[in-house]
Amino acid sequence: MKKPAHLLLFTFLLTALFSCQPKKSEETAQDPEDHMEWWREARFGMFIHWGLYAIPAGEWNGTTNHAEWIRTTAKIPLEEYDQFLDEFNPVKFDADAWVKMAKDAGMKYIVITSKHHDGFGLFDSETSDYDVMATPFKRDILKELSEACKKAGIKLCFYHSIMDWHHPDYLPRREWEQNRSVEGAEFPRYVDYMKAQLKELITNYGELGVLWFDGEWEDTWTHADGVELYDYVRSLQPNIIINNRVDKGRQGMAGLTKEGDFVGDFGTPEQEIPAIGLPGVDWESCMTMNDHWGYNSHDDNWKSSEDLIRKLVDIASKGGNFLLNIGPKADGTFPQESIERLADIGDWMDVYSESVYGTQASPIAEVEWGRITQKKTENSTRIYLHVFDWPESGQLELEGLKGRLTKAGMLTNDFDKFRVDVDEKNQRYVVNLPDVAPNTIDEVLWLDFRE
Ligand code: H79
Repeated sequence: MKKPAHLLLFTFLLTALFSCQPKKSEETAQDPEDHMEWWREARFGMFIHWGLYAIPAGEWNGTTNHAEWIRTTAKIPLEEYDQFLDEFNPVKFDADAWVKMAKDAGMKYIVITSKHHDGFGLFDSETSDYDVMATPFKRDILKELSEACKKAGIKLCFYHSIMDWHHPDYLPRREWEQNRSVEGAEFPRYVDYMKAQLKELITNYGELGVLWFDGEWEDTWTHADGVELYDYVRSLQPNIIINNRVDKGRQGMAGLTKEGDFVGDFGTPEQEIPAIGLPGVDWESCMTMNDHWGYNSHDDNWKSSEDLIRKLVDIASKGGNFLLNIGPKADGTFPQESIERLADIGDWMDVYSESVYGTQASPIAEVEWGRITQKKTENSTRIYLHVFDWPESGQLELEGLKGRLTKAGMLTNDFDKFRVDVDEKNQRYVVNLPDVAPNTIDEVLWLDFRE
């Protein structure tokens, strides 16, 4: 069929593409005024859930569905749980090796449990005897990680639970705990203890990226407490980022912050990806690779590497960050399945990371063949087309992209050309693809538009 006169034909040769490689995201200018800037640029981080609960590895009296919640889900009396202190000796722990695995996967920050709900600290705290110094290991894990992160240029961040099943002043007790008296317990004293721990964490481990609170939902924790704690933490490190679980504003597991006067710098969807992003709202989906956060030796329901890579891209296409969890074993190593998935993600990121770092949500509605991210420079916008399902027609049809198309390319160099048919007047573009996808998980093409 004859093409209408306004339908121009653009052919882009690979040689031309090399001369217009995009600026690497690390080089893009950062606004020092905005404390969220590095976090938005990063898009991808590692969550680490590690503590005494790695020792039972999810199993208690024949039941195997536990993890970091084991003291509560298996109803373990405190004195019995505390015996894990004598067993915690992760002799294979190597902070540099952990940080390298995160970095090689393309992650820019690590959020590790300084203290989970069980109350056990992975660091040397003056305020408590319930920490790593009371174990045979006697090494400040967070100190070693902070040094490894500093060397590698990774931002270190702490997950710190507000709920605490160990401290005598924390209230309420679990409803099944018959023997732990509440007599003399004073919640404000617990809050002082938590603040003293946070001061140690913010003072002794170099500049932190994020404080990631959790366990804020019990009635003893109030909106006023949240606002106070937010201000306190920011007073200790003004540019620190704090999640919305410091306050009472999160909407269930969907995690975005309710309308109202709530503090917190970003929303925290847990084990889910919001159907659509929210323009102007920062959020981060945290997710496990299998079905548990802490190590569970029985859980083999691992997500595939393909699934994880596409989740990262899906989240970026909606304007969020991805915080992907590892539950290390009691010996200090990552589960082999996690190591393999991190390596696969890293292989993909080696080629395609610029379509993730520093990108924003897609400017157009979801497309059936994949996802779209975009990156804005001064007067142009680069649109990244993430092709999950290589179309049988060989064509991607795009509508509603604004501006004038000036350049196009592919992030692999396996193919020497593709073609974009442009109907600029109607803002309609047809990308004619090579026959075979260079990468079947997610091949990425880009289109540059000038205003
Ligand atoms: O650390 C991991 C889990 O141990 C922790 N968050 C991740 C990052 C976690 N704690 N609790 N849960 C997960 C599930 C708790 C869900 C509920 Fe609620 C708490 C249901 C009711 C109270 C919070 C408030 C979520 C919905 C309403």
